[in-house]
Amino acid sequence: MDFALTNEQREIQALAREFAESEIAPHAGDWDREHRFPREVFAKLGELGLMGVCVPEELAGAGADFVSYVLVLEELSRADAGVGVTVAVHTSAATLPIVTFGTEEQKQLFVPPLARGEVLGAFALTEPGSGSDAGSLRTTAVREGDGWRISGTKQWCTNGSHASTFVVFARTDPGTEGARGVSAFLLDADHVEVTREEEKLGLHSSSTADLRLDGALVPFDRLLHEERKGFAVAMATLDGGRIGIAAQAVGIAQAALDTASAYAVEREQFGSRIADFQAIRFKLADMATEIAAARQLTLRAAWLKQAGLPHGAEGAMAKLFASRVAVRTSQEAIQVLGGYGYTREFPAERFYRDAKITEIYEGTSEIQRIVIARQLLRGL
Ligand code: COS
Repeated sequence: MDFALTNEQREIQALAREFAESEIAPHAGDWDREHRFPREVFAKLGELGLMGVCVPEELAGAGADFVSYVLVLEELSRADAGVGVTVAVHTSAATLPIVTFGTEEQKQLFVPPLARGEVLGAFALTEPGSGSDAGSLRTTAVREGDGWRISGTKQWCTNGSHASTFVVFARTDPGTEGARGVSAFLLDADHVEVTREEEKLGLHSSSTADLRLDGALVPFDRLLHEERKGFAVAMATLDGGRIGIAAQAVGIAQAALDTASAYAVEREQFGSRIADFQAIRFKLADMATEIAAARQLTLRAAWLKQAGLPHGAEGAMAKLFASRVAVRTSQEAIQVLGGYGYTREFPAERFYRDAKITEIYEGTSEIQRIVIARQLLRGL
């Protein structure tokens, strides 16, 4: 067993950290307050190869492994979790399913502009009436002439207002209830109408939109993978995507610990640094220990995925644990900062608001437990 990162993984991690510290972190507070989507950042990330870290070089990606990608997500999220989720959804949820399930023509057409960061990708699964029960979705795709006519509404689509390529799930077999009648499609921005930009508790530098598909007509070659195999595409995509969200959670938690530690060595009360009080030291030690555990679970799941081994339950464990750690750590960071932690003067409250969503999106913590328990009890 070797826990060391390879030279390439360390170099990519350093590149992402340097960019995040110089180009993202100094602005994250303003973007949060102004609810600003920093579109220009993703073009720069594209130039550095960080919008397609684990996409093969022949499709214009950086050709690095999934572990490197997860390291990048942690660094970006440590600076700004909204930037982190934008890159995570763009890569794991929009680009990788095309790399994995697309035809050669689909890969050549859609992946290079995504991998270079020239355009953004989005993933449209959730609907107003279909969240955790993803298989109950009601958007329809009906054969018509040379293609499919797609109608329905999608909700909470990350990157929805800025994406050019959408992986959309629709029911092609209205006679079949549940997951079996679902297929996946590749749509362009002009097939999709953005009906609302969501107002959220946190992640204010990311975009979350509601969409309407108003009878969009797409040719047959926009079907991704086989007809009625869309649910498997969605689930396999989420298996990998959840590892990315775990990395995002680790990044938020690390940022919270960094802020708490820096404050604890500056702030003096009762004649000494509060970092010298055991009450504070123990908090910092617990935070650091939990983050290390969350990071190892995340890297293990990423390594399994890279090795082509089963990683669904391991990714779910990583997300379940890391998201809890992000919430707990950011809460404790506020406590270390006391009254200052509750103000906008320090970023601890932003970390706390950003952390909460990691327990909800790409499958709630309850769904992660379902995935883990199913694997645990399989065959018993
Ligand atoms: N990889 C590939 N295929 C999978 C899979 C996976 N990880 N998980 C399930 N499938 C396949 C199953 O094999 C089954 O196929 P067959 O009917 O051919 O056997 C099909 O998908 C249906 O699976 P299942 O019966 O397990 O589906 P359920 O409706 O019980 O749903 C959960 C399972 C709850 C795990 C799923 O709906 C889920 O993940 N929900 C959360 C959705 C989510 O994360 N939403 C957030 C969106 S991003 S904001």
